[in-house]
Amino acid sequence: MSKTKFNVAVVGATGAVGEQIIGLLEKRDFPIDKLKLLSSARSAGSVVTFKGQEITVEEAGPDSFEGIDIALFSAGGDVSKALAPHAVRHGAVCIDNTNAFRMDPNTPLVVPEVNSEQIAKHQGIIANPNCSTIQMVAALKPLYDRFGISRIIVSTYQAVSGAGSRAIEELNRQSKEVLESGSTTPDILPVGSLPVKHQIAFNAIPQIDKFQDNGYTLEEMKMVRETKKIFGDESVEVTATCVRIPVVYGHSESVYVELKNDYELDEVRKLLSEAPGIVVVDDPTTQSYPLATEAAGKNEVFVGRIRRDLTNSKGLNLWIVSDNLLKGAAWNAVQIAETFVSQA
Ligand code: L14
Repeated sequence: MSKTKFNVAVVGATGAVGEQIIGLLEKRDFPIDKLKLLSSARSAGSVVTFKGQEITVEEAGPDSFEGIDIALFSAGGDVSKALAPHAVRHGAVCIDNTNAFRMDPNTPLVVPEVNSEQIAKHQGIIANPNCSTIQMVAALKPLYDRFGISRIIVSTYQAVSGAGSRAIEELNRQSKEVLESGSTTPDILPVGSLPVKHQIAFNAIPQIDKFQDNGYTLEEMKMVRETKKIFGDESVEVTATCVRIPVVYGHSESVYVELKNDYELDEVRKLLSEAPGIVVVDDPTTQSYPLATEAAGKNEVFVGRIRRDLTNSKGLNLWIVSDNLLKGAAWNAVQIAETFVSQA
């Protein structure tokens, strides 16, 4: 593809991630010829301003992709499964934000700081990993390269925006109702399509996505499988507990990592502060550490609370925070697109 400008489609243009993708395409001055905005029938007809031009959102269908070079999907796994093959048939490269193709052996699963070389191997679809996985592997990459990683134990504190705009409204509504009347009726979380709902306001819900037969949730298993695939190393052992908390933007993670080799804390700090896309915020004397409120709206991954395990000299604790809609979704996808066009 010896083009300098590209016809780009955003599928799920009115969703929480789609809106961020459009904002980033504008902010990054992505080399766009034509921008096509697609959605479900429900949101079709709404108007979005892009670089001063009004674009009407159209209903996505199998024939929406004629002439499209790059299609960014974030309208849920079912939409990706149904429409991405049609986009590929029309010659587009799909960057898919859903879980639909991540573990497909023919689909690269990419975090540009970690494995951008995989992009060139695509067969039409490049998968964007799960938000919690992206920020964790981006931060661990320099440590993986220098010391090796044998084991990761991670607990997440995930924002409601990962579950979409309706989950944000749900947290706001519930918070208000609990403060005003002392009670509320849950409607969406933990999983919209399941019958049992739990209150998220003033609560912590240890379920993100559906339960699997092994007792883990799908979100937890995504972190296990995707981490191995992105590092290209099945020997990395991962165990995860994923928890939803009443935060709107920004996932936080307590990450315990067991390195293969001995390390010095100073070198860990230096490697992390020099790594692309990583910002170290770590100073107990000034009570400085990454916070979701500070990470919100930023593309970087923030790392702090860096400290050695008291009994295992190869063990290391980290606190990793990033905006789940940006590095966790829209920014990682646009970054893949930028890397793709620079290689094209
Ligand atoms: O797998 O509800 O891309 O916060 C990540 C966020 C699934 C939903 C994914 C959430 C999504 C999840």
